[in-house]
Amino acid sequence: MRFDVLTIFPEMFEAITQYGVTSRAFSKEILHLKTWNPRDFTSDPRKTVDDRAYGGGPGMVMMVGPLEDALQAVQEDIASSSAMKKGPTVLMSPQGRVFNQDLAKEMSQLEQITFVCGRYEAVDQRFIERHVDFELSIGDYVVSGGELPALVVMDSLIRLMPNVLGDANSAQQDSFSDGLLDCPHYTRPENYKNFLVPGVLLGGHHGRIESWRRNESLIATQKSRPDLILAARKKGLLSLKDEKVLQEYLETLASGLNK
Ligand code: 9WO
Repeated sequence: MRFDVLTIFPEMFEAITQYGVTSRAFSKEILHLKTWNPRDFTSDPRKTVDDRAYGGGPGMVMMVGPLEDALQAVQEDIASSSAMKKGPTVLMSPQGRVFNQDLAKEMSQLEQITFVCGRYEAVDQRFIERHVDFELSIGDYVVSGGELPALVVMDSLIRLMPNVLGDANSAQQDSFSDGLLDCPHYTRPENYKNFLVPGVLLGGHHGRIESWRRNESLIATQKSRPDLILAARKKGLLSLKDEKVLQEYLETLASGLNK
């Protein structure tokens, strides 16, 4: 897989290339990331990439020219350096489709993705219309630029790549694929200031442990994200036993309220 990133802050991408588990995919060379700075595609001495908005108002707009020339360099680099087929050009923007684990799975199948990271107040609409295949949001809030959102998306795609992160991760991936929240976790000591580890986890009975974890996930999800329970049910991911656990939980809730 290959990521190309249009950004005026290329050093920010060291967050995934230099740190933690994601850096391993790069050192193994099963993943490549190349940054392209629109400033390198300017011809004025000040390397200008932004200008005032037509129509007035506060804030600067990213110019179409340097972005388009940077993107053309990406296309030429891909065409000349490999047999790879160029993937979509994605603009990080709060107007986009909201990223989630299902979209992560789809996007992780792509060979190449070009992320466009805007700065200032906006990106010239003509760049979007001419070159952007889709816009992608990581949630309904505004940040100072597209770099951090692009890093979030790339990190989640890297975690889905085979042979990147090992067994522990694929197990976690599998449990998240039901779209439920995680169960609680504990490590040593068994007794911390009289706060104890649940006994079932100390018993070594794998069947009981798995069923405790599933039930804790279901109840935690019902409590804080009931929308995810509905989605899991709609996808046919809840067993009859799961439904029984949830029903029992909702009944104990109701009986508490009716007391
Ligand atoms: C900002 C904005 C605010 C209100 C309505 C629409 C908007 N679009 C943008 C936008 O695309 N901004 C560019 C990228 C330039 C300014 C900083 N940028 C940005 C991207 N801020 N926040 C994001 C973003 C990206 C993905 N998910 C959440 C937020």
